[in-house]
Amino acid sequence: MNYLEELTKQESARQKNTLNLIASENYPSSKTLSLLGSMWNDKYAEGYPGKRYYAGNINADKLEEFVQTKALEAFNCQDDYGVNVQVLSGSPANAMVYFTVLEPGDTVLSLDLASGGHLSHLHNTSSYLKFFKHATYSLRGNKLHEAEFEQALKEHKPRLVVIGYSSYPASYTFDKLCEIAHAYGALVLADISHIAGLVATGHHPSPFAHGAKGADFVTTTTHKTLRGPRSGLVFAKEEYMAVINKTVFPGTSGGPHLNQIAAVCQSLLEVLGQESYPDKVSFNVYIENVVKNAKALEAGLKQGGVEVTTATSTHLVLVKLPEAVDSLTLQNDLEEMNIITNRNAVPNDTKPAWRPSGLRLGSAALTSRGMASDDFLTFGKLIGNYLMGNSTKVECQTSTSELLKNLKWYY
Ligand code: DSN
Repeated sequence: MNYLEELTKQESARQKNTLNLIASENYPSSKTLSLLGSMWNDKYAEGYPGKRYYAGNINADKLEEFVQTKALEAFNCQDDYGVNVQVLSGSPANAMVYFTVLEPGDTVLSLDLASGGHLSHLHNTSSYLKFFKHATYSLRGNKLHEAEFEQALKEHKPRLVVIGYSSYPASYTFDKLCEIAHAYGALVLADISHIAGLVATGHHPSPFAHGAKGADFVTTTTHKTLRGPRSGLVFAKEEYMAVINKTVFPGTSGGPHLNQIAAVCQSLLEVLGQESYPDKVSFNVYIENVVKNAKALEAGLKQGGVEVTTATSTHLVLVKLPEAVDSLTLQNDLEEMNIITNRNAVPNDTKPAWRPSGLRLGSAALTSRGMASDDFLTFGKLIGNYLMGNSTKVECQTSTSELLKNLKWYY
């Protein structure tokens, strides 16, 4: 076995033998993974279906059109939106919306980073700040309120508002927020990367709506709760599709990665119930379990004495650590016990980004591996007890080994 093969084997073993609570990770089906390594990898297809620059795209055209249809079907938005399936991930998807609708110097309004916004929403280290300006709205009492949102719109007069978050555990209704943004003349980008699976199954309000309502643009990654390969989708109201397509190619897209696009297709077929995940649990039931399991995890954490920022109604739980707990040390300690998490800022965090005051947890990956609610509750309690200094690493490790024994591994 060469070094690369050895590393790959080790990574596979690491994934199999750890309890993954990273809220943005998941385990796609083997069929999805195998399409990433399929012959689709070999073909260049610059352009769009029916208008390619190279020959040999007869199948690529059919593939891209098929995926577009399935993406629109998965979010039930075929009457009002189109979709571009060529973006490589979430950050380029957002960038393509910025470069489509903004002029240099225009302002983007998004939720502040510590409250759950994402770096690609033009936060202070974004390289796009060379071109565009940025302003933020904030939470009140750790919750999103229309009043603060509206006040920020009034004050900053943005051209574009981003709704959609990376570490906000509660759900939010897009319709009223979109209505407010439109009333102030702003366009809306809904970034549903984290909650896409919940939106597709009706477990979270949808940003897609008829006519002038809803988000003008919707971006998502495909590998979080949607359980597909690493990729991205950009949806836009029909009137913006031609201009979005022009921005994407030639923009971040030269030759689209057809292997990724084919793999996205497989996962969308699984979302739609036209293909099944290896455990044969329907996608709808899977997401129902994801939401239930996040609540159980949160309940366990609380029983262990831990505080959360906002009650979860999604796949995500955000723990507010006691002042004396260093998040980086905790993250490393948990990793030693085969528990994989990420330290994260919390609203109004005063600690530095490298050692913030929170720990972000998610239920999507372990639900794919078949972890049930009572085990999530036990797991939450176990983490809580350790974090509060009420159990030792050795005690914790014994329990994690027990939890791991029951999990499925498909690869
Ligand atoms: N890294 C992803 C997340 O954790 O939310 C998105 O960038």
